[in-house]
Amino acid sequence: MTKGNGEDPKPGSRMERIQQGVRKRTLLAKKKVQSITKDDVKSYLMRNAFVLFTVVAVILGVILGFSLRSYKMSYREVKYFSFPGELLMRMLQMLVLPLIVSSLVTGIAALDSKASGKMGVRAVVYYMSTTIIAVLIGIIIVVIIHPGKGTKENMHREGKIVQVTAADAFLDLIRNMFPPNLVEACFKQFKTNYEKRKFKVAVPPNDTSIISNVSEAMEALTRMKEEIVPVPGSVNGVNALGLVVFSISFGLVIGSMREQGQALKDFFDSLNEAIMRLVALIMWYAPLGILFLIAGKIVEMEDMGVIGGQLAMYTVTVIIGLLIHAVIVLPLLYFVITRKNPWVFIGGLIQALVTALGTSSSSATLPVTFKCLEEINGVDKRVTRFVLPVGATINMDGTALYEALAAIFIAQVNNFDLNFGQIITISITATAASIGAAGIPQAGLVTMVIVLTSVGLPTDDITLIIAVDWFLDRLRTTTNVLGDSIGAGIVEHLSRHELKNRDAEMGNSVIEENEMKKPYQLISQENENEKPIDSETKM
Ligand code: 7O9
Repeated sequence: MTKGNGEDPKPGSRMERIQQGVRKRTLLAKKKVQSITKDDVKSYLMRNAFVLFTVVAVILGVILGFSLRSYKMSYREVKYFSFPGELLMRMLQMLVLPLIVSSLVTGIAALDSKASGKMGVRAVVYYMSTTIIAVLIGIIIVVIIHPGKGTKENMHREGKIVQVTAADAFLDLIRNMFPPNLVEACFKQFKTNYEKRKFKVAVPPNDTSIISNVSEAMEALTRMKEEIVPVPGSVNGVNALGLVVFSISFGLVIGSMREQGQALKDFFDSLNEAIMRLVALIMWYAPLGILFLIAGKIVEMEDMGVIGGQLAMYTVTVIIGLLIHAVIVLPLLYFVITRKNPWVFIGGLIQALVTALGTSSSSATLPVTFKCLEEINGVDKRVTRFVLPVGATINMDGTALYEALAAIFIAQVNNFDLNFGQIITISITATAASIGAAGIPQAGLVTMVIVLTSVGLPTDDITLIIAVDWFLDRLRTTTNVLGDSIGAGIVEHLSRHELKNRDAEMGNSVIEENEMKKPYQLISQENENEKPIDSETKM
């Protein structure tokens, strides 16, 4: 190496020593770059192979589904055919329970209460604002496009609607937040049932004048009144809300216990790590499962013939609304807040989005969402562990948009003019319904019933839109998962200072050790003395 003017420095001079240092560092840096590159290329290919498999699976699923439709399979045959898809659902759901508990407990215990409080506030503000934006988009789009022109008389109807009282659903939601039995909460939700009960009614004295014989007198004395009363009951399904509330409280307590809580922290941290490894295994099977989930659904679906003009327009309206939210609003929000390219971030989420499309359940997709965010997008684990389970439980932008839009569509087919107050009521109930869905037993249609009842629309008309619900459910689930993931990215960006401070404070915390070891494991085996770069550079 030469000096700027082309002359060699004198041997042993200060300049020579500096240049040697520079050379050494350059060599080291090169070595590091090489080792990272080798590793990176490998993992890049692996990741892209996965993404490629997943996308190919969707395309093959659609082709296979449509080509098998002409065979007119029986119900039994369709069920057998979708079996590989059913297996994927079961595998994913198997992981959800330990995953949410361990991630929430460790995610929160890893932060001090002030930092987790701040992060919680940011997450909730994000959830509320995106849900409200989604509802507004739904309302504006359905009012502009007006898919519900004409009458509902010749529209196809499907399914049956159960009537629920909004007050009881709300109380069930609160009850489900506090499960009396944690084991039961893993598979049951509280649900108010209704029972007819007979009550004896006292006979008013002036009525006795009309009693003419003994039997009439007896009957009058014990006159019965029938009344429908709420009685406690339960339905099958994970009480996600109860488990989330418990895990958050548990995490907060463990976090404040310092040394005494360390054993539990380590336990849940290790549990989380183990579950994530199972997720990695399941992801090998995911493309095949998704292929059959999609193909099975396409084979199973009814003929498009039943979908009349209004319902087709309604479907298109929902698709446009969801697209505006998912393709314009959320990426724009991500860009404005973080100043990073949202498409790179979304590109890292493809597997989660496709899984959401295949499973139509954001809770079953949760394991894959974790994997994509942590390993591809490099979002800090303390953020994903906290924000994702809460997001999967209460943040459902697609669902909120859908419910508001559907309610106004039903008003349109009934030629029911909504005033401004009623539109506001729909916005509020649709937002509340999407937040509370996980805590309301047999949500889905039940929340729709609540939204419609709030403005006096006929709940039976939900049967008009059931024919396309399975399809739109997949799209809103994808939007829900995207909303949760972008939320994690945004919350991480907003909380970067707290996270850094915490890193500095707890130089040797368990989470941080794990965090740093993982992505650089192979490199550090080669270069023991190389220190990993701080967590921000991973982005
Ligand atoms: C959609 F966080 C978890 F994993 F624990 C979790 C478990 C269960 C989170 C949520 C739930 C849950 O029960 N969710 C739920 C969601 C229950 C009833 C209705 C819905 C709404 O579902 C969406 C929709 O229909 O629009 C959509 N299918 O995001 O999964």
